[in-house]
Amino acid sequence: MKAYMYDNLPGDQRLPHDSGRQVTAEDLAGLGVLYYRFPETSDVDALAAERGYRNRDEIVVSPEKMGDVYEDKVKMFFHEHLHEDEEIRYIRGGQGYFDVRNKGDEWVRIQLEKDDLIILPAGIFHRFTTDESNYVHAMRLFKDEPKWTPLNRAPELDSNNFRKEYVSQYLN
Ligand code: KMT
Ligand code: NI
Repeated sequence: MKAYMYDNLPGDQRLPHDSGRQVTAEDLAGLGVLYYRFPETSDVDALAAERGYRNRDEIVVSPEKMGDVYEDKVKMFFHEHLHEDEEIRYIRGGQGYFDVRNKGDEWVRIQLEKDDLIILPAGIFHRFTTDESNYVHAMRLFKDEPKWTPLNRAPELDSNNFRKEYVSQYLN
């Protein structure tokens, strides 16, 4: 895991966009974003049990796996959104970037690789992209039914209860 401020320069979303300003795991925790390095699947099992995550699936995001829809999917994942539940991703192979908004509403880019697990809290604005390798293999953890409906950023989300809870807990 490596985290840094996104440079906001034009160019493909899959480029590093590293401004050179580092962000620490502690900074991420201050936004409610938790990071773990889990070399063993049993570490993931323990975390899942502890948090009541009984279900999981795996997704490969790559042109080989997705064919023609790959570019559309990658653009979709990169739309700024939130969820009304945690988003937990465990990287099994390849790399990818999660971008999250910080307290100043700036993008923080989190580079994840194999064995990295991330928990994004409900209500945080974020987006995802593959990198230049165009390959990531991830495990997605969920409680009962997957609740992955993205709510795209819009002014009316200010009155969403999950957003309000996130803002009051982390951004004030
Ligand atoms: C998401 O919710 O953005 C994804 O599942 C992206 C692929 S998993 C790294
Ligand atoms: Ni998401």
